[in-house]
Amino acid sequence: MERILVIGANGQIGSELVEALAAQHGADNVIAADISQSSLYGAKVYQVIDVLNTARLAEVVEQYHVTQVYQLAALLSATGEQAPLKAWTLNMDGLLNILELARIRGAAGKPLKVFWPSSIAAFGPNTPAVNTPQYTVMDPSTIYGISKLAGERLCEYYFQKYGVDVRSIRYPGIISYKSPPGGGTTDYAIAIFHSALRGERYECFLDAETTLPMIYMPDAIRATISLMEAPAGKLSIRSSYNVAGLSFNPRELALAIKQNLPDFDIHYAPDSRQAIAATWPQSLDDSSASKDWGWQAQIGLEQLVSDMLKNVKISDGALAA
Ligand code: AKB
Repeated sequence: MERILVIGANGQIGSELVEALAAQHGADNVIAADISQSSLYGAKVYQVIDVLNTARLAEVVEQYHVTQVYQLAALLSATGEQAPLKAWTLNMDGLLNILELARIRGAAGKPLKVFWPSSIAAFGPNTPAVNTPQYTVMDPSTIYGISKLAGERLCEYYFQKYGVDVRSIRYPGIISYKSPPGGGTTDYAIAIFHSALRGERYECFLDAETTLPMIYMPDAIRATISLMEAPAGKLSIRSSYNVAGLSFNPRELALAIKQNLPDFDIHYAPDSRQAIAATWPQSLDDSSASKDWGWQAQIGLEQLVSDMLKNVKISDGALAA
């Protein structure tokens, strides 16, 4: 029986992952954890954890006999640029603390399987932008991207040197409606739905032709759980897998929304996030993920748009442009 700890459970991915894992393993076997005092999404088991507190981490893992950890606590690309040292400390030490705990527990005969998210932000301006290969130039220019690239190398290192069973995905921008995104460059693709449903004109912080890799949350959750369930012997990559969903730019997304809401209007006012997006891939080659663990995206733009328009709650006012 698996006992699964999700750190960052109140965040965009964590909130949905806890629900999916609870449906699969039973709510009692999924321990949601975050830095705030309570679960924002009604997790049955909840613990307050600051991932930088190693003693607390070890205590909860021991208390619940945890066998898998998803370490999702991080500062994203846009907020990371506002506080680079904080982003570096949280993103790197958070991962290192989990890897060290997995190493120590593994040596004591209590293995801990680890999931850690990397990102398309690990690529940079000299990376081939179209159909970006799994192995290529990686020269990230944000603190977030630098932490993701360094984190990928740490994952590989802990696997090679200590046999830690760590698995990772380079997430594209994730689009979802359950919880607000947390300060990324791809957030426009969520905020746009909130404006559209409020009947407001959307002021987009990226320019119209900025194509980025994106993925709808149900595909992202399926990818994550499939990778964690794949037999270890099938995995040829212990840094992080490219995983593609779909690719589009703001103009194409606005057009797809307009097909459902003909009065929707968009205006472009690129800000500092445009410079970040310009260094990221437009599309990804995810053939290694397909070959190793059968990854195949299922959700395209039309389905994503109609599902978002059905499910986004506009009353919360949680999203700014
Ligand atoms: C961000 O925009 O920072 C994130 C990401 C692509 O990792 N959504």
